[in-house]
Amino acid sequence: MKFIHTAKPLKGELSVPGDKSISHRAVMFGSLASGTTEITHFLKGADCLSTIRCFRQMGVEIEEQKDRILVRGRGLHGLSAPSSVLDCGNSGTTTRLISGILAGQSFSSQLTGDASIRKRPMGRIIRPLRQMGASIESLSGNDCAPLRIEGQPLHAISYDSPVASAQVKSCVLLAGLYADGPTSVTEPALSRNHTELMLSSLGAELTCRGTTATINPEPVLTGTSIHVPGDISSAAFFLAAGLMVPGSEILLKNVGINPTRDGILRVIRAMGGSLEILNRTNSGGEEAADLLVRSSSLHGTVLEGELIPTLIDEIPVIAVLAAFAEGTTIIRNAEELKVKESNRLDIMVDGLSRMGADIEGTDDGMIIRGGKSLHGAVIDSHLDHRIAMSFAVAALAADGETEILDADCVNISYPEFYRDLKMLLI
Ligand code: SPQ
Repeated sequence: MKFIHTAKPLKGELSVPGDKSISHRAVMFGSLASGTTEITHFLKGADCLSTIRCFRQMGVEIEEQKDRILVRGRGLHGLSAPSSVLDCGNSGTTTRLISGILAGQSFSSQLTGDASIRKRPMGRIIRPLRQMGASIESLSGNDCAPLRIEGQPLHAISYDSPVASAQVKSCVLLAGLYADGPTSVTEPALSRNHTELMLSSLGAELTCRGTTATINPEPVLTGTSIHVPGDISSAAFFLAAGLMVPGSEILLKNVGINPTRDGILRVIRAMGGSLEILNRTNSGGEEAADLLVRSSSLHGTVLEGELIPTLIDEIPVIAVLAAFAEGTTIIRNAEELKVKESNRLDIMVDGLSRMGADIEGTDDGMIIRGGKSLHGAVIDSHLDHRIAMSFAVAALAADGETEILDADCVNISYPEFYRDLKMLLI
């Protein structure tokens, strides 16, 4: 548990940890490449460590040094059968992406994870993988993990995904590496494209047109150096804190601003927040920049449609910003939040109501009538890292003390979160 109080202004500079989505993919794709992949600014959070453990279990040598990770790739067909069940921990990304890879191997495997993972929907990957001829089964018969996968030769498909999900898209594209022709995935709106960018930079033949990505099978992937930018989903908590706590000014260094992930920046501007984007760079197709925020008076906005996949993990902290803004914020088309590490819609509505906000849940989002003064409360994180950090930020601008239960779950994506927060408060 953690106690957080009303904050003095937050001031200073911060480098947030490496991007979680990119860190996972660097280990996975580096394992399938030939030669060594060197990863710098890798996120050593629990989720990415689960990915490392799974690939080690399949014979990949992965060296963790102080400032870098070295993945000695084994090539597309070089993985070996794991001697025991692969444990994906709390990580949806590990579970869904690895399933696409395992479907095309010449061995059988089983995957599982923690209580949250064993409730998250896997039917969304089971269905397209079966269309490709994969043998994949939910062992509890509820379309959730544990999963058993008997690897075999796969057929190419053109898949129309019903959800804008980078995990579904990536799973199918990875299975497509082992298919008998080009495999396509079309999404209703574009989700994060780190898989497409990184596989291309390792040598895969991949084309992207609109919301369709197509991959050719059996590429020769070659190991490379990958510098992981700071995670915009982690930066989001400090962007919000800097905007909300009067007198604050925070410079966040080298944050990934890939246009498929930068929705929060657009929302901050739409809410009237002071945000400067400085020193833009590009590495392996991934854009990054320094972000400077100053405390601002914010007003309500509308989040919906194609914007939603570009900020899906930031919606909890955007709800916090909306509670402190003047006027009404409406969030629509965000039903995916119900099937994350927790039901993030219900939990944000419940927690912000406890703190005194005027907030109402809807079928696919929420309506927040901002501008009420919030007070401290006891908040159950439900072991969801983004919930714990969102309420830690809300607590900074609320009156009195907030107690966050199971606050250590931030280890999933941001082990040093409370240390970094403390540093900016001094
Ligand atoms: O990996 P996991 O547990 O699914 O993590 C989350 C998060 O908040 O950290 C979601 F709960 O991020 C997902 C994100 O929501 C990471 C991700 C990826 O790396 O491909 C894609 C998004 O999920 P989805 O279902 O929209 O593809």
